[in-house]
Amino acid sequence: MRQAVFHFPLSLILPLCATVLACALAIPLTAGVAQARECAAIIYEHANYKGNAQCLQEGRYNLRNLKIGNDRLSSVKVRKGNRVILFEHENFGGRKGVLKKSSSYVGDKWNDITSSIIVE
Ligand SMILES: [Ca+2]
Repeated sequence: MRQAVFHFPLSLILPLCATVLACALAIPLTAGVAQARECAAIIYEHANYKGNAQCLQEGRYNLRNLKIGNDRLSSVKVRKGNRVILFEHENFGGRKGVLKKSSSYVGDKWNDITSSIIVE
């Protein structure tokens, strides 16, 4: 008995694979862009936007709300039109520094000292 063999033409497989691959790549990329747009600011544990990160909306973030931890912040992305105010201590105390744009390194003066943040 001859077995029926289903021949799927190669000319159909290649565009199909390309489409699936394109979608598989596009979904996480689109999600990433959408997420970045939703953040008024993103704070990072290390310089050059590396290490643990946290997406912040406009608002007040006291020590317990900082997921990257106390005295950890080293770089910040600031969305155009927003600004980020860093505080040395919790409860928005101590030295205060204003960032009007992204900073791949907040500088020796501000590295690893932030304990609370306001995003405006
Ligand atoms: Ca501190």
